[in-house]
Amino acid sequence: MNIAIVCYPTFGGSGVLATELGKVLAEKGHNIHFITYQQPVRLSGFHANIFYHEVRVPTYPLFDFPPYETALASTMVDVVNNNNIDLLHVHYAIPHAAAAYMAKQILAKQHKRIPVITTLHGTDITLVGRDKTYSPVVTFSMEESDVLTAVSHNLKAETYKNFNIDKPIEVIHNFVDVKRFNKKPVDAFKKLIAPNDEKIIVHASNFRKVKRVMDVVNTFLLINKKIPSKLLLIGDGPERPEIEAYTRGCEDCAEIKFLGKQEQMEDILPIADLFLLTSEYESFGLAALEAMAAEVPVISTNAGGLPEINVDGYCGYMSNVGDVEDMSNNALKILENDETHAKFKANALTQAKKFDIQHIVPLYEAMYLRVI
Ligand code: GMT
Repeated sequence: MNIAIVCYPTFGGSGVLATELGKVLAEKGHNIHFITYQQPVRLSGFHANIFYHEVRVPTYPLFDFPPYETALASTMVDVVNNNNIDLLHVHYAIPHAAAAYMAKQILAKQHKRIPVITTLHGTDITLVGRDKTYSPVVTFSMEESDVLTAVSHNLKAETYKNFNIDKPIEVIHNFVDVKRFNKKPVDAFKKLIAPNDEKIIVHASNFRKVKRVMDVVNTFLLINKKIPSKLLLIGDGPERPEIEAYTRGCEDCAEIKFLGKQEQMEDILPIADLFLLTSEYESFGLAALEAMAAEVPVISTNAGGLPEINVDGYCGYMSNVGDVEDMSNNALKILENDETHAKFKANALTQAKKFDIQHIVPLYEAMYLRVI
């Protein structure tokens, strides 16, 4: 098939998932055309049947807000017309689903039928999309998509709760390439981070309010009181400056390191002993699944779709949002006993395998064939 994928090119989970999906589909022999405003971060290296089409938004003195959606719809039309595209798969509803609707209408006038699949990822529904500034357009473009998918049952329920739509929503869980993340930890790297065998705790996110990164810091400080440990904070975003300033001014925070944005998560995660995800909401929690694939137990909240991937008392624990005491106690239950830790690590891998790329990608392929 010739598939056009529209996504955000940044470190957010929706862009990561869309890029990984495109890469594996290309490996399976499909031609994949990414349409976005920058090369997606996870799209490095040369792939014979992957093509990248940059959306250019010309500026003009009149434009206080350059019309990205118009440029995106026009690029979609161009890519479809010149590459024999069979379908458009857009990730994250805003503004991709609306631009796809526009492209579809333009192509219909040219007697071309192009099916549109919209995958909902989370904040496009739970935070941004339901705002009344966007909601009518999001509702309409969801209804007009040929197929609507959500990355978790929770997100499907949230969509019906927040939008007045009748359209069926198919749940296709996010996936991980277990092979890629399940690497042996590099001892020299581990020694560099934890020279005295301290436990390594990792958090990775886009440092937005919804992630409650301060809870990560506070959970870690409680853990570190009991067992020597290091905290690696990976990623960047609006909350980082405040949190970094706090840790600089706090005596107990010497073991906290900010690594910034990292592309090669598969090289870092294997040295971790525990992953912390303290979000107020996660439609799925792809970062936690990648950690599990690297055999890292997950201490998370029980918000949103997290209970669909984390299993309490098996490969991690879940607590109520904000309950840092409970999260640190749970972390200690795993870390204080080597046998328990080993068991949780093995279980994390077993759990991640349920979401392996091999099981999930065929669901998308089957859906593509159906819609074509
Ligand atoms: O987590 C974010 O804020 C980024 C966001 C995105 O759209 O890029 O992530 C959402 O999509 C991911 C991939 O489907 C999910 O794993 C995340 O849970 C979801 N984030 C939220 O729901 C807050």
